[in-house]
Amino acid sequence: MTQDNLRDDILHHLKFTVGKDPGHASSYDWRLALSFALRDRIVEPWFASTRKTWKEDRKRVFYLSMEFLIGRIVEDAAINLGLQDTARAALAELGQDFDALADDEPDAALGNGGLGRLAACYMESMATIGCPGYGYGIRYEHGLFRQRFEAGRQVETPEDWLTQRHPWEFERPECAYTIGFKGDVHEVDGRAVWTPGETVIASAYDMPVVGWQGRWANTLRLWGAMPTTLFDLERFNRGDFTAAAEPETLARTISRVLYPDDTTYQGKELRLKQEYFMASAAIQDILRRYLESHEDLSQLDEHVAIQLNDTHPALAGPELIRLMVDEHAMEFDTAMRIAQGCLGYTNHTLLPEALERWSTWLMGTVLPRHMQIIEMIDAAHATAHPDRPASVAIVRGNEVHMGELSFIMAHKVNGVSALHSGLVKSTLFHELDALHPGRIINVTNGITPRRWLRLANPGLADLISETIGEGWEADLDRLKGLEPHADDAGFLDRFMAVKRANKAAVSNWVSATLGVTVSPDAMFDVQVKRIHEYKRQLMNVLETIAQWHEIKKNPGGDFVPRVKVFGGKSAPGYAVAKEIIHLINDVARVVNNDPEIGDRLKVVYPPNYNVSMAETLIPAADLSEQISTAGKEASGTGNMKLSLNGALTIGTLDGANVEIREHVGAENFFLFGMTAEEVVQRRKNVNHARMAIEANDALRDVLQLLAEGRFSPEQPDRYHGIVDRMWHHDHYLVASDFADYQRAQAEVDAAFLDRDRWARMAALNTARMGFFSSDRSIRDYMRDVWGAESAL
Ligand code: F58
Repeated sequence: MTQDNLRDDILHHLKFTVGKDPGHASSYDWRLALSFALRDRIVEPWFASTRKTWKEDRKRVFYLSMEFLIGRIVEDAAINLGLQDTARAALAELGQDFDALADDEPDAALGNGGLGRLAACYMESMATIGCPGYGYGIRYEHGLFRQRFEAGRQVETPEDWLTQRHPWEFERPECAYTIGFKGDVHEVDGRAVWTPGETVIASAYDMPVVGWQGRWANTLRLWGAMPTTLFDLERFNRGDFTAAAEPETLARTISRVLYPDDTTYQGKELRLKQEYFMASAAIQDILRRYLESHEDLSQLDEHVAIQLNDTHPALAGPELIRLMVDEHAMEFDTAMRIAQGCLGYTNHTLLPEALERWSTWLMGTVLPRHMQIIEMIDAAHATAHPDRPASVAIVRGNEVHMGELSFIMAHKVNGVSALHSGLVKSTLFHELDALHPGRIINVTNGITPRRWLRLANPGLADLISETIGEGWEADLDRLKGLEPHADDAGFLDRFMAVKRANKAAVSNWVSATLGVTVSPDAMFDVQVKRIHEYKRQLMNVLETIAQWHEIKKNPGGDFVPRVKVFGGKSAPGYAVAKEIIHLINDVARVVNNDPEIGDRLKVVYPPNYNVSMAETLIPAADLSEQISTAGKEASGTGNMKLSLNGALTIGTLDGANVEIREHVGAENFFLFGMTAEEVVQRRKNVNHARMAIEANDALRDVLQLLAEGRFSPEQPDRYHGIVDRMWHHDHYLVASDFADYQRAQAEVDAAFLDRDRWARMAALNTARMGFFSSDRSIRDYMRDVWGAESAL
């Protein structure tokens, strides 16, 4: 596709799709025109992919997820189409700057964190590999909230990406399904008939997802909720306009906003409705599609694989059974066997507070027929396993346990890293594993190298291509070819020059947006992720205070200059996480304004961390903080992005850190902390925190400074809660791991001083991260879970 064609198409769309004259077009208009021109070029491969899948009657994969954390789309699409340079040149001819337009795009933030971003990486990898697939999710009008800091405190404001036109979607009003809630179930001629008391319409919006080099494209189908009756005409005629609009308001609430809670589960009715809304629309769509080319549903499992991204879409199981039994007159046992053949379930957490449970009362009220079916599934499982322990029942203690439901309904259950899958087997689903040996497997998470290296770090991507040739983006194991160059001083210089340039760009941005000056020669020490106690941002900030205190005690001393970079949001109702955010901001204020400290220590915490900010910060990182309490972080994926971009990890043996360390080499990884087993043992000692604090002068001093209000002079008792919890309720063992963390940080300093050694270690990280491409993860799923093959 030539530059002239693209330029003409951009102009055409500006005029006829956007309706603007080039002389009066804003950058928003130009971006829309560019998006439409790029989208045009996806449509052909998209149609061709769909046709091929149909013609060859391929097995299709349906990835069900309540979250798709996509980020920006324009540049990603341009890169995968191989049109980035062409677009840049075409726009330049039109007096427009590609990067500025791309930068102006709002993130599609339809997810909270790792789970949602994983779904987005997997969609891109399925398209790259040519795995015939569809993503199903919700078209939230408001994605994850925007974060601001007011006097250091997190303040949330609604996100409103859809107030702008969304040029990547195709609205499909003809593709709509009725979704029922509530009502009651009667028996008619021995068959159950559910008469819902409320209904809404799920209406489809399709986004094409194009893979690397535009060879294949799949569909991400997001559902928007619509009312079945637009408004109540009778009330309208009576002049009661607000009440007349009620049905519409009620229905639209379902796809209005993403739940911003990233770990604690709350049994809210609206959330249950959202989950069923998505699951039902997806299953109805899957069956409609299948029956277009097959006689009946008896062989569904040979042609359809349905993956549950955690338990949030788990009602897809009972819904599938309901439709097969109630609408297609299938025997329950047959329906169960077919559903199991289709379904796979991925677990993303062991944290008990995150495991979904619904009260049987709520489930029975909102979904009366599904409650019956869930009881049938449970009873059938009990009959098939007469000696099953009571603890594996789906319905127990007046609650429906979605983990057990998902496990029992799936033919494969997987964890997301080797360590996590082992723990899923030995703890969470220990008894179910004994009843169903071989069902639990591991699929270690991955990240797409197109977005997380080619797009985010073009300097490094170009250096890699010059060094080992083109094409590594779709065959990331080829990065191994960089290994011999880790002993080549010339290569390492260029590698570090790229890092230096990325850091300089971040310094400029930090200075412009936060008014803090940071030296690009300092070590950029980065912890970016959702704020949670188990991720232990608190340990990092306490260590920061200890470092500040060290410099204060020894102002003439030599210290390796560091910039501590934090990024991340707290769930709005998570008070402890919000205190940690406040503390980081308070520490930043004190440290950054302390003339005695200078460039030796800075703390920056840019607000509203999101996918786009990750793309900026990650390529500039020297050090990656992956410091969760062992056994708590299921995998992590930021850890992979950072290491791939040449940051060294300081980390615990948790989640995928274990495998990252195995791949990059123990000598290129700063390990510290207790293992998952040691954590369990240590907690048995009720005095673990006090003992650790009393044995560590630096930590005691830090807690003393906090208690005195050294970082909150306007409110000296502000951090008494944190100090008290450190001494008495240190559930995540910050105190017990602190000394070893400090020891590892000192090793990091020493390594950073040896520039050549550091450069070599960083380059070897990049060279050895090929395994963590999400293409590998998707191939694992295709082989071990889905039984699907590439159509390319
Ligand atoms: C994350 N989970 C894990 N949940 O914490 C992380 O270790 C893993 O790498 C990632 O999944 C991908 O496997 C996560 O992000 C959520 O955000 C949920 C959103 C909805 C409510 C419950 C948590």
